[in-house]
This record gives sequence, structure tokens and C-alpha cells, in this order.
Amino acid sequence: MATVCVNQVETAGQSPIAAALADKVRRRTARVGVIGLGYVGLPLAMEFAGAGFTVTGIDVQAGKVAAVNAGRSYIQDVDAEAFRAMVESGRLRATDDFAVIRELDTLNIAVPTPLRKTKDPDMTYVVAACEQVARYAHPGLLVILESTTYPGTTDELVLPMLEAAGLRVGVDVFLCFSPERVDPGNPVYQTANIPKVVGGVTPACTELGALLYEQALEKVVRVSSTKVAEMVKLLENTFRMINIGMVNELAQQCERMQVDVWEVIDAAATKPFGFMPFYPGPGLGGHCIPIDPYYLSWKTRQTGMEARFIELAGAINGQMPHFVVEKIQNALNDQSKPLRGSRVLVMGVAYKRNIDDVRESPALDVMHVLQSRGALVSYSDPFVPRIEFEGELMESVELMAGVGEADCVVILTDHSEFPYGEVLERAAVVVDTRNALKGRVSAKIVKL
Ligand code: SAJ
Repeated sequence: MATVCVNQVETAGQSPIAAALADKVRRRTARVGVIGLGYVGLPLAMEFAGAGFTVTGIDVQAGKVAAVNAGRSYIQDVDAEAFRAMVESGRLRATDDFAVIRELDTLNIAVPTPLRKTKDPDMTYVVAACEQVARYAHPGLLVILESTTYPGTTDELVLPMLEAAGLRVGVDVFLCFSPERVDPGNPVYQTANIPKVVGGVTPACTELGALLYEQALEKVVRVSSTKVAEMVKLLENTFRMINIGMVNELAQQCERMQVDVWEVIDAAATKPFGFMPFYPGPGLGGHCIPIDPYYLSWKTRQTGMEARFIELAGAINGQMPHFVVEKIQNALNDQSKPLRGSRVLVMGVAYKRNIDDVRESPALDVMHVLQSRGALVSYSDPFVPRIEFEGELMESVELMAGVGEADCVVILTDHSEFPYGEVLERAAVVVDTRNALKGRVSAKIVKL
């Protein structure tokens, strides 16, 4: 954490507006705003408040605003007690009124950037937020976009909106991009200790963005432009998506050749350099990995080029639910049971272990395919008490009861707390798509 210096002399070459803002940031008297109080914005607001800033969260969802002002954290990674104390101390509050931007000195924008059905970027939330920012922006304001997006967004979409409001970026206002790197549920890496990349429209912008983060976060990485910062995030997550696609294809190759893909990967992972293990699974879930790469492939297409790795990995990852259903069908077939009318219990619907998030979860795709082929599907997930599935509300069933009634159990999310030994004992057959039963030997186990 950078030490706080007071009575800083003006950094050489800094404009008076920039110098004044820098001084307020160093003194922690800068009034900080965060737009978007989700799994990125709320932890970030907490870090700024914890660093001594007075923070105003802005969100269009009245429920979130009310929860924040009641001191109630709704984000798993934000400690409830610390959050309540921070709100009670007056350091953190929320509003849905964007006019508050008039009194703010810095603004982080962390709103969703989903995909449309056509797999094109949906910039609705970013545009809506930036329209409000441009409406209330004033000289001396630092704006940092954090939402994952295609390279060029900050320069081509956000900057013109600020300039149209009569503000010169790099002179009156300062504009950066800084990719969010929040990993929900990660017990080791949280907002404060994840290195923060930041790139500005001008060097003065970059310096101010970096200075703000240095007050609250452990490590800040300056890059030369907003485009570099935007591309950094896309590389990080495209790297994962493509490598997951590769091992998902490897799983199918290994099945054809009767090789245990899990043993292969574990053995390859003993290589102390030049290798990073990824594991096959039922598909690609979450709000980052299945989505972010398509922001890159979309922008690539605008330049007249195809992002072939992304398209191929997307196709492979996208058909994994069908590969899993085939495994289930074969497992039932070995018991002379047709899929139609058989009871299949899904263990775990969250998109990855030990979290409660079902966004883009491949488990929902597997369940959809199973149901469309006539299987009687139920699920059990200690983190997810109920889901809306095919327009119906579906409750999580008690695990061992579900296992006892099922013709086939399929592990789609390997939550740590599942009693895998008991499940294996009671189940008729278990299709294990996560190698959760690693080390156990039984004819009942069907591995991916
Ligand atoms: N998955 C596999 N095989 C793997 C790894 C993941 O099938 O080897 C699946 C997961 O089950 C999940 C999906 O891919 O369905 C995404 O998993 P993830 O581990 O990438 O987790 P996310 O989506 O929470 O990704 C976040 C990302 N963080 C940010 O975007 C800031 C990602 O960059 C992180 O690397 C990742 O967490 C992480 O490392 O946990």
C-alpha cells in the first residue's frame, strides 16, 4: 500500500486540474464514485472506503441501493460485518441518482457487458451509464471503465460522449480503462491483492488512474493505452476458453482411444515449466469465460479477419453438454434402461465448484437436453436452493434421497461438500464429468 504524502509539490508537467485531483487522491479527500454495485463494484467500493475515501455507490437497482444503505452485503466475497461497519461509519453509501456525479471526483464504471443472442456485444449498460456520466461530468473528474469490453470501447465510445459534453479528455477530465479481474469465491485472490492493470487516453490520465488504485490496492500495472488495457483482459479470458476447449476435445479423443484423459492431464501437469493444466467438463459457464472472447472475435471481424481459435473453441465447448448426455444414455443403456422415462439426478448446477452462481452454467444445458429426450430430471445443489428452469421453478432435492431414487446420477459441479463416498455407495451408476471421484474404484463410475 503506497504511503500517503501530504503537501505534494505539483508533479512536473501536470496541469493544475490534474495536480489538484492528484492531491485530493493522495490525501484521500477525493470523493469516489462506483457505478454498478455487483460482484465487481461492491468489493471495489469497499476497498476504496477501507482506504479512507468517502464512497458513493450508484446503481439503477433500487434493491441494491437499499441493501447497501441498510449495511447489508449481498456479495459473497464482501464480509458482511465489515460492510455493515463501513456503511455505519458513513464512508460508504449508495444512490440511484446519477446527479451525485456533480460532487464526485472519481468514477469507476463496473456495469455488465453481456452478449446478445447473436453473440455480438451488448453495450446497452455501458452506454446508459456513460450517458449519465457525460450528463453530470465536470472539470476535474476521473472516469475509469472496468467492464470487460472490446479494444477501442473507451476511445471510440466513451471519450466522444465526454467530449460532446464540452469536456477535453486529458485536460478537463481524465479517462482510463482498467479490466476487472474479480474471481468470485477465490479464497486467496480478492480485489485488494489482484494486480490492477490501468491504461489512460493520455499519460496524465494513466497517472491519475494508477494513483487512485495505489491508495487502495496492493499492485498497480500501468500500460500505455486504454486499448492495451482492454486487450489484456480479453487475452486472459480467451486464453482460458481456448485451453478448456482443447482439453474438452482431448477428452473426446481419449474416449475414442480408451485413454483416461484425467490421468493424462495429471501426469502432464508434473512438467514444472511450459504447461498449465486445464480440465474437461460439461461445458463453459460463468459470466466471463464464455462471453468475453466473443467481444474479441466481434472486434476482429470488424477488421475483416476471423478469430478462428475462439470460434472453434466455442463450438467444442458448446457441444460438451451433448457429449455428457451421450455418456448418461450409454450408462443407462448398460443397465438396459432407455433414457426416456429414466430418473437422472444432477449433482451441482452452479457453473463452478463452491459458488452459488448459475449464470451460463452448462448444467442447465445438460438438463435441457436430458429433459428434451424424455428423462425425468432432478437436481441437488447445496449452494442453489432453487432455479427457474424451462419456465418452471425447480427446487434442489435432498441429495441422498435423490441418489436413492435415481437410475443415474451425474456430477456436473464438484462442490467440495458433497459426500462422494456415500453417493457412490448408494447410486446405481454415477457419470462423473469433473473427476470428483478421483482415486475411487468402482464399476459404477463412468468418467468423462
Ligand atoms: N472450466 C473447465 N475447465 C477448466 C477450468 C474451468 O471446464 O480447466 C469451466 C468451469 O467449470 C466454468 C468455466 O469453465 O464453468 C469458467 O471457469 P473459470 O475457472 O474460468 O471461472 P470464472 O468464470 O469464474 O473465471 C474467473 C475469471 N476471472 C475474471 O474474469 C476476472 C478468470 O479470468 C479467472 O482465471 C477464473 O475466474 C479463475 O482462475 O478462477
